[in-house]
Amino acid sequence: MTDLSLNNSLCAIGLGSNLGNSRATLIGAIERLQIQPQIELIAVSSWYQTAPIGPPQPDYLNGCATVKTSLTPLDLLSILQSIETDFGRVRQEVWGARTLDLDLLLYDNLIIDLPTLQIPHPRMLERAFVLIPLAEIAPDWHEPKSGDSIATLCNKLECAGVKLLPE
Ligand code: PH2
Ligand code: MG
Ligand code: MG
Repeated sequence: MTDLSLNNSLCAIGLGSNLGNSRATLIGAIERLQIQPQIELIAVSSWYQTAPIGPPQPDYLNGCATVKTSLTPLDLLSILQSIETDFGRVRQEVWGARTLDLDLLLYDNLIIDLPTLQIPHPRMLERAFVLIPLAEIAPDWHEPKSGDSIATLCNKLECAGVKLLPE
């Protein structure tokens, strides 16, 4: 039997897609997280239609999930990358269109600065498409660099361009 008591670290993951059937892709990605033995899905936000940041490209669907895991940050990152690849992610232009983007946003209260992984995600504090969904499921989580809660950080942002997707 899987011992979920080992799943001790709480993590926040940002999900995004703006190519193909984005809603189906995001739901499929959540299902993939859910079936990992070392990952326990805690919460999933609503989906939002968001104006693209970066080069001209289609609107995104974005959302966030929280999970508990026994995986190290780098092992969790590599699972996220393999799910991106399985959904047809091709790495081209920086900030360009993609079928699936899974960003590791927060891992407990850790600050990690590796070439391959920065936690907290370096741009999350400027991005309403990250903070609005995250505030739905983890408003009281304190982002470790600023010390501010996600709800407080979210209230500081301009929210135009992030619209709740109708069911
Ligand atoms: N991701 C990017 C670049 N621009 N814009 C929106 N609205 N949503 C995203 O997820 C996004 C983006 C690179 O990760
Ligand atoms: Mg990414
Ligand atoms: Mg991203």
